[in-house]
Amino acid sequence: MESTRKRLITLLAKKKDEYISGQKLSDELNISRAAIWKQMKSLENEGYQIEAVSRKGYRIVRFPERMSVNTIQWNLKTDWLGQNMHFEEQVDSTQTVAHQLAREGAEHGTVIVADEQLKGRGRLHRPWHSQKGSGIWMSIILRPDIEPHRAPQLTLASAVAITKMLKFLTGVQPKIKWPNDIFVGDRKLAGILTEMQAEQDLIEYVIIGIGLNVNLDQKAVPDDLQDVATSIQLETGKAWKREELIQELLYQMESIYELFLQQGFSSIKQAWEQDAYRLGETITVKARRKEWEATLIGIHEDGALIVEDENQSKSVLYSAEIDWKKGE
Ligand code: BT5
Repeated sequence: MESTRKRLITLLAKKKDEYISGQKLSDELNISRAAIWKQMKSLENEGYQIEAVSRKGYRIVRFPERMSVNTIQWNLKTDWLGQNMHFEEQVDSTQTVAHQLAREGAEHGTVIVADEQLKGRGRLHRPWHSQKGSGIWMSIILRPDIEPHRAPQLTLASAVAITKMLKFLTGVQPKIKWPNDIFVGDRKLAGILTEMQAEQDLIEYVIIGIGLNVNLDQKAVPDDLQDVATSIQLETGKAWKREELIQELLYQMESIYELFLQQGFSSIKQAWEQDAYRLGETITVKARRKEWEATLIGIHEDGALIVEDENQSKSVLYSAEIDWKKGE
């Protein structure tokens, strides 16, 4: 059973600029008006700023600094994505939590956010550095009615959502490196890890993991990532409120996901290519135990990578790593 305090915050946090009357709160929570007032005082002691206006009621003006489901959902404009949300101060990996919740039947659109990950991971079990309070470490549970071979397209769709959010809110100029990285200049700002549970032709669930460096300063970047990683703070010279970024990211994700389901991946291809990294340039491709130089042509209607070698022979690749020489 949720505590009265938690239910009170949830009620107050539902709509950003709307007041909720004392009477309504007292009816919903089944406590007296005096008890409501006492609860408000205790919230204020914890760092909430609450405005009380006669004949209108109460509203939260400011949340405490600490992130929580309430602070993230406060101004969340989505219809379904993130309306069911879990927040953890510290986890091994939000992916692991998401798998567990999905197996237990968590609904489509459930979002898990953590302040810190002890064992954040990338593809092929590579580590993902997820320091406390410094980034968005988030997993999204989706239950799309698509064929399993299309799941990687969701990685590309998520990359487009991330770039849209970044351009819209932060002014950072992100580039998408196929298939799952967001770069600024030659440094990685974000990575996406898409995992799936499927049986034959049926997807049970997909988990989209997003790691995005927000308030990491140069000192906080670990030694092995000094030349590799960047953060929004490093790019813009100021700290950012993670909640605002998550709210916009989920909003963008929801609309791109709906477009993807209704019109297919081809509707997202153009947005993807618009921000693609190194399009038309020479890159190194590593695939099928081979490594070769090629020109990055773009992506296929189904999201596969298209490269062209020096003999003008094109390859369509579903699984590969691309790279380029430093300084080029
Ligand atoms: C990725 O893998 O880029 C996917 C990362 C997904 C992380 C999210 S966080 C929420 C959710 N929970 C998880 O446990 N994971 C997901 P990959 O393409 O394999 O890149 C991994 C490589 O990125 C590492 O080998 C490092 O070189 C580099 N790296 C590690 N941490 C980084 C960071 N914070 N910023 C930039 N680069 C990093």
